[in-house]
Amino acid sequence: MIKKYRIGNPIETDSVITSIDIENSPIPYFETASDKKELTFKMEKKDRIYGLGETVRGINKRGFIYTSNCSDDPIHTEDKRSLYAAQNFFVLWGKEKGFGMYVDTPGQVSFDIGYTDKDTFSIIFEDFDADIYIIRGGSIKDIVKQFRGIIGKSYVPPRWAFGFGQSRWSYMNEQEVRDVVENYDKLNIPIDSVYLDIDYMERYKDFTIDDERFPNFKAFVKEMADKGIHLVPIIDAGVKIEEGYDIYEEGIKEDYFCKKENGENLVAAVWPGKVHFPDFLNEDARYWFGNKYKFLLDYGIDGFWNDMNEPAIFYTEDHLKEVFEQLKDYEGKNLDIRSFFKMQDIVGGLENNEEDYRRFYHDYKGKRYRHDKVHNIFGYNMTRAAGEAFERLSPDKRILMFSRSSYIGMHRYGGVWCGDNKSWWSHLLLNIQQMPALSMCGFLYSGADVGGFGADVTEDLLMRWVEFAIFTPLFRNHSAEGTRRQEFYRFSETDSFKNIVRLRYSLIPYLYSEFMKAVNSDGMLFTPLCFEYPDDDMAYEVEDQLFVGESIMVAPIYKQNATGRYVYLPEEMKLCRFRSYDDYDVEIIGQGHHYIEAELNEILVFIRKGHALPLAVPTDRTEKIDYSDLKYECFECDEKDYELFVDDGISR
Ligand code: MIG
Repeated sequence: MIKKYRIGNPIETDSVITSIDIENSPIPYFETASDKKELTFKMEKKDRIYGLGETVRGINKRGFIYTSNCSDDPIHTEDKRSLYAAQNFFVLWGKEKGFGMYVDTPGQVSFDIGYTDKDTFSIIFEDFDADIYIIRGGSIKDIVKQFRGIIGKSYVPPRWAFGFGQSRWSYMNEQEVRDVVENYDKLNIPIDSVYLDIDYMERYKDFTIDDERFPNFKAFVKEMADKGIHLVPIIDAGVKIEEGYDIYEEGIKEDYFCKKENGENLVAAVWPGKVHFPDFLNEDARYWFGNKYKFLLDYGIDGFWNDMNEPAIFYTEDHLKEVFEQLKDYEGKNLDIRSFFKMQDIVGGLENNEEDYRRFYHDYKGKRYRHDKVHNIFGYNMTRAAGEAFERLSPDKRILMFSRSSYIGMHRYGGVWCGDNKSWWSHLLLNIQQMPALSMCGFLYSGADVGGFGADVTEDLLMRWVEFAIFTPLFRNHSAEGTRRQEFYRFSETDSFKNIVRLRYSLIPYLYSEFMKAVNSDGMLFTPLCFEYPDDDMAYEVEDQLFVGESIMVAPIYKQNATGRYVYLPEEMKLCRFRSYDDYDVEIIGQGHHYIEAELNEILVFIRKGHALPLAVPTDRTEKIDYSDLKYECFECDEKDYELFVDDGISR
């Protein structure tokens, strides 16, 4: 049962697509003090809070404050309140009460879940305007399902997007890309896609190709396609200001860029130097920008990733002027500790400055809004522009799309990747813990940069990471320019990497099937233990094991030098300790706590009672998977008990 309440005069986000009447009664559970823009709730000892999508910290969000304020912040340490996403849905589940809540507001909102006061949950609004949905149900899963029922079905990528993708910010030309594919093929490590980061563009201009690095792009796309490889280019939110550049000129002519208060186009800077931001909130601008993807579709491209759409801003022209002005005061001075830090702040504050988000406006649904009021739906609408365009431009064929910034509603148009993580063991755990919250909010096609984006990876971290990532729909090894290169073929145990990635391809029929079932039934792909075993107190304590689909539980190893780990089983299960598709041992493990060994190349998969896991013969490309030759690992059932979802993997 879902009820809708309204606070103030909220700005419509188009995230909920079912129309629900607004209640006249006050919002249940929460109290409001008349002088505060807050809703508060007294938590009981056993109240747990799940959801909020892509945020820092564990699966139970209690014990910290999270702010929905889409941010380009590459340091995802546990003190960070905001990452790239704003996904304001959570479920509070306790002994007495249990309900779901969706706070629909495109502006800033904080979820103080026992941060200011250990037992108080406060939702703190910058503007006290929001649509609030309260969802009651018999279980956490039931609440999630009802919520998903009002926000529309999740985005479905082509099936090849379940294959492995290799990425790196700094593949500088076609030869480098060719080499990547050759190296993978030589070692029989499967691969379906190579990502093109900003260097494929001509001076970082969207919808251009650098013709020195990629002299015959059409032929190159075809050469790769003939090998079964999809190239997936990046698209950035900022449009370079440059006379003669068609996107720039059209945007100016049609007035599609975001404006300052005085009516001039905002000048910000990102990769290409000075840019304008298309006003993705404006329907016409969205239509126009969406059509631009055709430039690449016409080359045979069938997948994209949308970056920098929080939007990230290196500086705005106006702010930069102010900073140069302010710096004059420091020139020739003997800087002491205070004045030095102050000066550093002035310069350091250039990037992603909150003030800059108050310098420009949107034309949204016939009204003008200052950016900060609608900040959290900017990236969503960029991806919506693409998603809506793909329906027109590619009506028969699915196109891969995922975005860095997101808001609920965007899950209908694309998936997400979790941005610029690091090659840290703690970020492997973060990846594990983010997945269920993303599932709850409808972002089923998602994953993190495998191996870590920033910092230098080590072989053992990369291997452990891959051992988890073979279960995430988006399975992409990506890293930053300047860091250690981390393609699997650069390490010593390439046989283990090969076996693990090939196991992924064996799992694709299952993963795709479970993914599609989650889409069609508004279900989750990654589920915490307590969602499945709500009466088992211990299940609530487990934050590093997940159910993936209906049949299996994974217990990834995310600690350096570990050769095993403690695992909690809510009931008896069948352990498969995989080294490869045909090399694994099997053991029945009883309910309770166990220390389970797993060498560096071993993966722990537990099959639930009465469930089966289909496995395909490994191949090097997703499209070569032979669905007629599946074997089943079953625990107290047989293969007929598993309902395999099969389709052509490409039509809409
Ligand atoms: O500020 O395009 O998150 O995946 O490699 C860096 C370069 C801009 C950020 C993305 C990352 C990508 C990088 N981009």
